[in-house]
Amino acid sequence: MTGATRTTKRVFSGIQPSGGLHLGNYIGAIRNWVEEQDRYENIFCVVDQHAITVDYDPAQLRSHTRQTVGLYLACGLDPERCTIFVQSHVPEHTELAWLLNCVTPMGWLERMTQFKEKSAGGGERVSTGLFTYPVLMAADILLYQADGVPVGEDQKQHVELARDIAARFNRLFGDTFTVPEPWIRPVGARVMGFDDPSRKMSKSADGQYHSVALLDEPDQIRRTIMRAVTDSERDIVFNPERPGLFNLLTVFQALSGQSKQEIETHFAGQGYGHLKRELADLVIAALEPIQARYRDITADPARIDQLLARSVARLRPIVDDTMARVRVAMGHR
Ligand code: ATP
Ligand code: LTN
Repeated sequence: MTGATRTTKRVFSGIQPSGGLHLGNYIGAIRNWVEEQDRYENIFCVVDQHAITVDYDPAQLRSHTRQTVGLYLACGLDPERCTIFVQSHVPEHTELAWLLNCVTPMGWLERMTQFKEKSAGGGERVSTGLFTYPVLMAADILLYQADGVPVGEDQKQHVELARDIAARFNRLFGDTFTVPEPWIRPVGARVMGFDDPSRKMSKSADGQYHSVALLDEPDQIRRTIMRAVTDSERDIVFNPERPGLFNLLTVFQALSGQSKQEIETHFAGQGYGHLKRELADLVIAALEPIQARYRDITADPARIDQLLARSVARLRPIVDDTMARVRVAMGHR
């Protein structure tokens, strides 16, 4: 069944287990999935095959994959309302990626800004997988005939590419895929590094004070936020031209739910130290229940294994239906 004939929209999104999840992943992605889980049919993936496109350690990948599943649950995704699974447990993702590789012009991939950034200066360490990464991502989305893909700003170009690939496939081989849309929230779609507000907060960036990880201890969270790079001005206002301050205020806005106006009034006449202390308290309070649930969930490792096995079984009919149609459309059956 494609999107045109469904009454409830289907959502698909994913996160790479390339390190510990951080506040950007939470505010830009997971929190929005949790808030809207009642409205849609939800499929959330831990994309472990995307995480091997750059240098990595297999033992760490294994442990980050489980940690990411645990954090999805701890952040509030409910396995009754969401299907949570690991990409490599469904081999059709890579099968479909190959087929889509053959309908994707190379020029489309050469334009991807994430590839340009991640490959710069990498020489022979730049794998072919890093180049075709967006095609695997398109396969993830199109395999499930997703209507909406809730992501942070940095993934907009990749979701648009998935749209273009779906449309091209449908034109060449007949109507097969739902053409998906990126869903990006106006606030918090691009959280910046606390140590350098010109860089997106990222799992793979170095620097002790770059990000706040969801599992960081309160002391570490406070240290990172207190050291956050700002500027030498004084007044506390939302001004994108003061990126360090703007980032702190954006995180405050996302976690407090207050309006820009309320926040500016609240901090009127106060200094950066005061803002940072209140922000640290807010972040610690937001993460505390997540960390407590995470400890609880991971106390029983079998629970995650059972959930993952059940998810694969639940997804099977959708996967089989899409792949049967693709194989016929492309002439393999
Ligand atoms: P890596 O550093 O390994 O590339 P990442 O930290 O950029 O990882 P992803 O796994 O690529 O994280 O992203 C998962 C989700 O989180 C995506 O929807 C992405 O748009 C969102 N996201 C990632 N970083 C941020 C950020 N700094 N601000 C807002 N959203 C973000
Ligand atoms: N490329 C994404 C992760 C990702 C994804 C997806 C997101 C892989 N497949 C499908 C949404 C839908 C990233 O955040 N780096």
